[in-house]
Amino acid sequence: MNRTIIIGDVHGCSSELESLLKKLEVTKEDELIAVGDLVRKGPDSGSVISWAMETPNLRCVLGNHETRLLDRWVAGEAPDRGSPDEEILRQLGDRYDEAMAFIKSWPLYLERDGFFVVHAGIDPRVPTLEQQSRRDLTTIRVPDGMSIPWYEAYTEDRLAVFGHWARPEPIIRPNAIGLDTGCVYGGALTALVLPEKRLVSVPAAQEYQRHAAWN
Ligand SMILES: [Mn+2]
Repeated sequence: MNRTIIIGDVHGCSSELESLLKKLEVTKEDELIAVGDLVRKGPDSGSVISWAMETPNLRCVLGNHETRLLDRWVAGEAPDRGSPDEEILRQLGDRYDEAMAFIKSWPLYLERDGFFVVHAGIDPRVPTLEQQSRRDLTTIRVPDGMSIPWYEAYTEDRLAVFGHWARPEPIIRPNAIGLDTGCVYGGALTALVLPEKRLVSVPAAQEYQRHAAWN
């Protein structure tokens, strides 16, 4: 049976991504899905985006870091001088506009048999994925007016696979799996292999950015 492999937040960690794909022995028959936030914070967003553009069996959903990059590009604003985004522009060179147009084509969520993939999560009080806001899909942790993480209030059977909330260990619940194990913070890059529901990680080569708290 063909696998679906869902990859957690890469944040420009291109060497860890390469190690993870090698460890998974990925083939063209596998469907790859990235949970978003492929860019920013880490050392080589340009390589990660180039890889995404050149990988036909990959689908990506938008993360909050992509939406911020895109919003500026759509508004015709260049990255601030000396900013990390200017580094992404430099890394992509002539391919920058092509890369932004490619990222603009990514959806906010992807649905498959028995599961869906989203960057941050959903507001469990909103009945359908279609009705979720872009802001919630890309940034939600604790829903407004609630005191628990969204996935603790999510009661549907359909598996939600997400990233965004960096933790030392993946978040594992019967109906929700969080894959952001903070590679860019010196943690690990984690993937979920379906249908077997197996988690595969590679450790970060270094701490690329400080993380305030792993809570
Ligand atoms: Mn994020």
